[in-house]
Amino acid sequence: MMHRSPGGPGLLRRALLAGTAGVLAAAGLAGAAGTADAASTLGASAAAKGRYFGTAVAAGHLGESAYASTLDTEFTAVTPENEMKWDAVEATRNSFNFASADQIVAHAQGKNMKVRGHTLVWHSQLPGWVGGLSAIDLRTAMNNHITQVMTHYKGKIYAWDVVNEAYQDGSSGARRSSPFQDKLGDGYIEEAFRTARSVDPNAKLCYNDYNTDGQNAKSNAVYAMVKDFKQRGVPIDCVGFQSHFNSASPVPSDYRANLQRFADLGVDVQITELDIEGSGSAQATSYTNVVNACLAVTRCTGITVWGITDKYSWRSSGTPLLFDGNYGKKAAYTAVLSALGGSGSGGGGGGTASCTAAYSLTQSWNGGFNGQVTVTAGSAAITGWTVTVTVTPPQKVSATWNGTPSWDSSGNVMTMKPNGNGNLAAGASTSFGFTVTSNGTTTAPKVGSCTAS
Ligand code: 9MR
Repeated sequence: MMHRSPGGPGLLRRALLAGTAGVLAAAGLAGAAGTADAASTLGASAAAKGRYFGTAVAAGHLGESAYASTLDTEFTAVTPENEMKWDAVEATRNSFNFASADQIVAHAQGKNMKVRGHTLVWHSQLPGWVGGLSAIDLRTAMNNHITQVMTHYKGKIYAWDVVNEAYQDGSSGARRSSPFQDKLGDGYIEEAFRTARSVDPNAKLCYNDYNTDGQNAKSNAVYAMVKDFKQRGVPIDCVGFQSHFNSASPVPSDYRANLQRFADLGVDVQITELDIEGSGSAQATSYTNVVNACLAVTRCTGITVWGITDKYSWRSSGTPLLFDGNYGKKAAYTAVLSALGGSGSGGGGGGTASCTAAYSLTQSWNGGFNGQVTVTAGSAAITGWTVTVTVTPPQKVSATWNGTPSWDSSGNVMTMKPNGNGNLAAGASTSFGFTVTSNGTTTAPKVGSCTAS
């Protein structure tokens, strides 16, 4: 058989089974969607996919009516942005102040939102007294901090970031220097997780970090730690991928694959602090790619953006969030909603269906090459696309992926249509690929124009 199609009865059956599971998951979660309207909000659309859609919240803004109403309408989970950090709750040793964090938790509980606890053990926002302790004392203080904070919120927290950002950036894969690392050594992370499990056995226990979103030295080091924990029975349930992106640190091309390899270790994965600097369709496309990556990984249980409105973002000038400073829905909002399968009117959409197709050579060898075509929707969301690829005889297309091909009688013109990747938000992209057997000719294939529906 010359043309290998990725379809077939096995795939169809798997798709049907997955569809059934999705419906069951949606039914189970419907009650948790707060005041969100069916599928016209981020939270409701995510719930229909069996996932939560959360945001970082600052207690100080809850009194602003547009802030609170956007939170309550769109989101099904919250993470206190700063209020549960060590310096906020235990500025003085063994004197705990939960007032601001309690405000957020009470608000969330009133709306049936999940709460992610952030964070118990972190080198930053750590009061000075912690760094001054001896090793023995520090160990006691760390375990006491975990115990007191988790006891206060027992039963109210869906998942805790037990340890945050314990690894260095760059190629070393080494642990980051901190009072915990420097005085207690590598074992402090394991100890923190064991203590956490003993305090609230029903909370999911996560390790959370940034620059671990793609496969690199840092994420490899975290991966090795999680694998070791799972093998030795150290309690860990989830890994958080912060996902702070900008032009210097874009959404990695292996984002989904990286989430999947962690999930394959037997932990949930969550996107915990998502924000993407930029604007317009470029920003919308990046957001779409992040949502699609999570949806493609069964154990990706939810997405949290790091704030509601650009005006309160920690990177405000980079306008990295889904709502502008006036709580207007950005193109990125529409893209996320559409990627989640929702529908609703918002900014950034409109126009008629259109798309573009761009070819690139991804690999070549003696005797053949792999090509990739990236399909990008225009200013409106599309539900399907068609692209032709013409090869030069005696070349033959010997394999394809991420598309459904058909051929003309000569076998030289391949018409590619989607294979589950036809729904694209405005400005969003997908790609399909193919292998060409050269038969002595290395001419690049000709890609025709893209037709959208
Ligand atoms: O958004 C938080 C900002 O308000 C604080 O000033 C800052 C202090 O470190 O922390 C920000 O949140 C961080 C999160 O807790 C951990 N990952 C990186 C986030 C952005 O800096």
